[in-house]
Amino acid sequence: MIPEDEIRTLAERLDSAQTSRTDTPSLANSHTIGTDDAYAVQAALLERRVARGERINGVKLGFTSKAKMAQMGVSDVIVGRLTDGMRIADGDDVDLARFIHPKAEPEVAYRIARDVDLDDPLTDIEACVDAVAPALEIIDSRYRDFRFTYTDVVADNTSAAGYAIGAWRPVRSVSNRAVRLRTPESETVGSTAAILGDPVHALHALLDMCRRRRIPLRAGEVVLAGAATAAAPLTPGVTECDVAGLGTVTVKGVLR
Ligand code: OOG
Ligand code: MG
Repeated sequence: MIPEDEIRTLAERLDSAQTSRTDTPSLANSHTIGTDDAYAVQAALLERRVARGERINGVKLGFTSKAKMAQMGVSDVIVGRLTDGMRIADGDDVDLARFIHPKAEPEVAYRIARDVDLDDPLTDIEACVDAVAPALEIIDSRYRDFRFTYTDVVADNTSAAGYAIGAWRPVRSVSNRAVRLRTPESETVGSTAAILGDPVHALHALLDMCRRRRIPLRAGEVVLAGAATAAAPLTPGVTECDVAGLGTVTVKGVLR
């Protein structure tokens, strides 16, 4: 394990990359970081955000689809945290100057209705969620050119930068739904089947990751199940995610 003070230094480096919107080189250039170290950096990074007044209000999975794994050259699921500072209301403007090189991902979100007992082997994670919605995630790697190793991206809170959620509906199956990501420049079509075969499988993967990483899952929190397609650059204008039978969510990129 990397010593605690070095964990804090790396967290500070990623945190200031985000707050100053300046990219930083891969941590792997200068450090040998294991997965436990990377999650420790992520936790220290979140502590800094919370100390500034942000509140953790959700979790996200990454690399739950082959398209994303192929796009980024990694091959295992990752987990990160969402805060209220990242939330964008459906349809709202989002100031692109907040980011370094933002991209949009079409996702499915679940809402956690009751605190999840990570230590009970019988916990039924599907019974802990009560609503499902279309979602857009904005990712903004703090690394130069969006290039990173597996441990880099874990340390960087899985590139989390923003998210918008469409109208919640009572939870139901969303397997095999067409998913469309439309930006002013591109349109990408995929399926919820790309998310571990079915987004509900992402809930099980999440429980497993949260048990291993001791990440609490609390009532009211949001879960992003992971992108159904590769990410597209977030540019000025309207970006939309549509999930067939579930609805649409949009954000409007603006340059202030
Ligand atoms: C990491 C985040 C991946 C997803 O939905 O797969 C992710 C990245 O690609 O920068 O959020
Ligand atoms: Mg994502």
